[in-house]
Amino acid sequence: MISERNSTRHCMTRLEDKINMYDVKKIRGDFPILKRTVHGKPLVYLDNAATTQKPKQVIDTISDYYTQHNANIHRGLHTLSQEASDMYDNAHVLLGKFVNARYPMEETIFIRNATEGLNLVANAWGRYNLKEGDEIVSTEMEHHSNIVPWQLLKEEMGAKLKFVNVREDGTLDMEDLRKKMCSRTKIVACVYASNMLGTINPVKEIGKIAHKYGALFVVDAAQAVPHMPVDVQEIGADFMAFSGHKMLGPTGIGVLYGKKELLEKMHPYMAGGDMISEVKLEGSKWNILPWKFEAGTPNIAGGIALAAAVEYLNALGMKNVRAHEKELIGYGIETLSKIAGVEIYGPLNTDIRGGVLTFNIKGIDPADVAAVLDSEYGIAIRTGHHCAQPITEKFGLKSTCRASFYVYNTKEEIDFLASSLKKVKDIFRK
Ligand code: 7TS
Repeated sequence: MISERNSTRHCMTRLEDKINMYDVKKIRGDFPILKRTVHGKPLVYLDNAATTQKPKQVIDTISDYYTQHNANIHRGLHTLSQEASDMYDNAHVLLGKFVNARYPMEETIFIRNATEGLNLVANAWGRYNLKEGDEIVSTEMEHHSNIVPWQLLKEEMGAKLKFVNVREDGTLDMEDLRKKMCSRTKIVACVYASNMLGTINPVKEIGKIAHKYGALFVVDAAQAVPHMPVDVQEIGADFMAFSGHKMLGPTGIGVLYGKKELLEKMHPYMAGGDMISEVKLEGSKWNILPWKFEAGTPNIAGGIALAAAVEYLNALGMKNVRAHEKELIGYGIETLSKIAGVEIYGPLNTDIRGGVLTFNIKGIDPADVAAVLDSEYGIAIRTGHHCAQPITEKFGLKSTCRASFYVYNTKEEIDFLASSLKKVKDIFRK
């Protein structure tokens, strides 16, 4: 479980005092963008599964870094380089601790986003460890970033790729998972929380099944780490990828957690500066973890700002974040299901559902719903297949509307979404 065990705790007292009892009003005050208007209406931002807004603590950290500390890291003996290196290194430790990595520094690789993390595993582990006829098991509810890298790997290695069935209620068919496993299964790649259905999968159980067959357990936690306490040791993840921009951090920075013993044995993914300990023209030796997997000048400001985002989340408390979102999704399901013609997708049980509310209004194109919500009411939602086309089509759909919540959203915003949807229905006479 994540607690306030991180080393920065004492620095956060002021922020903790401020937020204390999960005061949404105060939290909203930290997000400058929430004060702006859209088409003359106050912004109601409900597209958090795509990306979240940034608190001033994160924005200020970026500004402070470039104003006070900017330098390249791990190469300069001068003061700025040492300051930047310390800040960037400490960010790794903070992120590792945030997901309870056993070796917070060595097991935390900074990458661009969850997509890059999953591609890293497919390329740097998959291409060196799979043989023809080996099997990869994924699920029907994956984001494209946890499907396409495995399709490429399958083609290259002559492997088989199987997808676990998703039931009508939006949950994973665990019996089907068991049936699809065999002695040739080398990778089980599964989403922790679905960005389309909101389903929170029983990852601990899935990890146990994967390990029973000697397979690696790869977790796409892009929609989980930002929203609930996540513990890589408890769920038994061998690799776990997530994106900073979905958890109050900047774009262009994310994390791949990997078990130290696996990362040590692996080939590098990208090659160049900083990932080597020695280069001769005849060959090279690799740097220690995690730098072996961070070739070239990294996103230094991004890593440091992501640490500021994690400090912010730690101060809120991830249990409180989850409790807040659970209340919002419960309220959202209850409120929208009262509107005639609204169909909601995914599990209705909020114990196994994240803050993702996917729905359609009968007879109205989702793109029309979103356009009217934006232009008339200042409400931002997403429509389309949400980069999860297979599961969208499995439900017989081409596109859906999706309102997704985060730390700063309120029940009042859900009420406003509901009343605006009723007006959208009136406009289209449905
Ligand atoms: N996995 C899941 C479950 C996701 O929801 C996303 C992004 C990704 C992976 C990829 O993250 P990225 O940061 O590498 O792009 N999901 C969405 C979404 O639902 N709307 O926009 C992006």
